[in-house]
Amino acid sequence: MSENGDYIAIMINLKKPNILMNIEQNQIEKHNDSLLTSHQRKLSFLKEDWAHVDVESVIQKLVDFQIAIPSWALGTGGTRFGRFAITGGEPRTIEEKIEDVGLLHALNGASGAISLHIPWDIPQNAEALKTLASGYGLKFDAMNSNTFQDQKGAAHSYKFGSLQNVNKDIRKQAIEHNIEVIKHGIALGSDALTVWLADGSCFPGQLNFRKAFENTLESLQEIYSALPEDWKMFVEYKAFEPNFYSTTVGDWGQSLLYASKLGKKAYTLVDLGHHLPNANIEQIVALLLMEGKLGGFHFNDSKYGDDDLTAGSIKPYQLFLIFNELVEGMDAKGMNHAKDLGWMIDASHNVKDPLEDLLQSVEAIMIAYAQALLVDRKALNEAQNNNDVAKAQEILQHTFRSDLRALVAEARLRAGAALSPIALYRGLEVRNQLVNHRGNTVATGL
Ligand code: LRH
Ligand code: MN
Repeated sequence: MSENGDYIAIMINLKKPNILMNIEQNQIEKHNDSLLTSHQRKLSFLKEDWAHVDVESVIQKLVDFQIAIPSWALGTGGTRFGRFAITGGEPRTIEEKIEDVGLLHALNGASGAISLHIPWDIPQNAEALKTLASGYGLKFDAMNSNTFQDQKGAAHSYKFGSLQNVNKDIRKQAIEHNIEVIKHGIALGSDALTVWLADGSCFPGQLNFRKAFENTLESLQEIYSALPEDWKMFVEYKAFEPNFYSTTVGDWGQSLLYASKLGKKAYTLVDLGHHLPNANIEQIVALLLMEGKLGGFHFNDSKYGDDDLTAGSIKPYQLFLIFNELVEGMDAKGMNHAKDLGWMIDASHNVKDPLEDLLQSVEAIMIAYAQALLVDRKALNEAQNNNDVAKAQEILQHTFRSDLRALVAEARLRAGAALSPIALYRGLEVRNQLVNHRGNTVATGL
């Protein structure tokens, strides 16, 4: 029982038999009631400031916008120097990972999908998992294969790469794994496969770059041919780590080359942390979108390398500029913002409660999207056509510097979620309840 005597429902929930842990609607309403007056005041000011814009359509777009949560980011991650578990209550099974994403979705109404990583999350009973997930209003997002770790009992090692490997049998093992992952995804109702390859080299001379590319392409083509008609393949690029001299899918150009040669179901995937320092990611996004080869995102933030920090925690202006290009580019192609690209977080939590960290990432992404939706595009195009550089910056920064949090909160309210997700998460002492229920557990995954 939390301080204010509230329970989060832990016992078997008769209304939702498969649901073990849930935040009840009446708890959310009680929370919202306590914040409603100040929220409505902020929202009315905002509507006044933006009376020249169709704020209602912006709020509806925010309600429709769903961000998938990675199953491997629900526990405390670590680095090679150490892993410092939080107080416990971390999910041990896929079922508990679905529960955790269900809790996030109940709190913010914007985390309506979970993305599984195989073999960290091999589904034993896909139908039961689909029922459990739909009970929380969740669907299964892109599936992730893993040929960057050797599995116990595996015939071959990926030490020198998987799809690039000079040894055909090792490439075959990796191809079969990806096809296995597609089968799991089909059973769960997913419709996309994300392939991130750690493949590359650590020293000059170690690898023939052309052969590595050709082996990787040939292998991806075999995986591509196993995709159902309505599926997508996301080719995720990364500049370095765990290889530190070359990476075989090392940047957006290489990923675009693979995706273009593979076919219309193949796209590039942009993980914000996978770029060399100071890369202009918003320009990369604009061009991939223009080419119709942008598949989706792994949102996070970083100061140095693939730090996998909370989205918007280090470079919020960059996140806004990326969404500015996304809204401009998607509208130019008449794309559906919520459905036509893959929106996902990929982060790792070393010092924060994973669920609080994920709530903060979703909030930062929703705010960046709201800001991009409110950019005065007509005025911006005019300023660009007049080479009025100062005016163009004024237009962008006016929106970036506007406090749009009440818009994002209103979208949550209309989705039946909490006005202040972290306040309710703490108010209900959800972490303590999870610890009471699960014990000092540590999650599987990264
Ligand atoms: C690689 C990566 C990839 C995942 C892994 C967990 O750095 O971003 O998307 O498979 O993290
Ligand atoms: Mn990633």
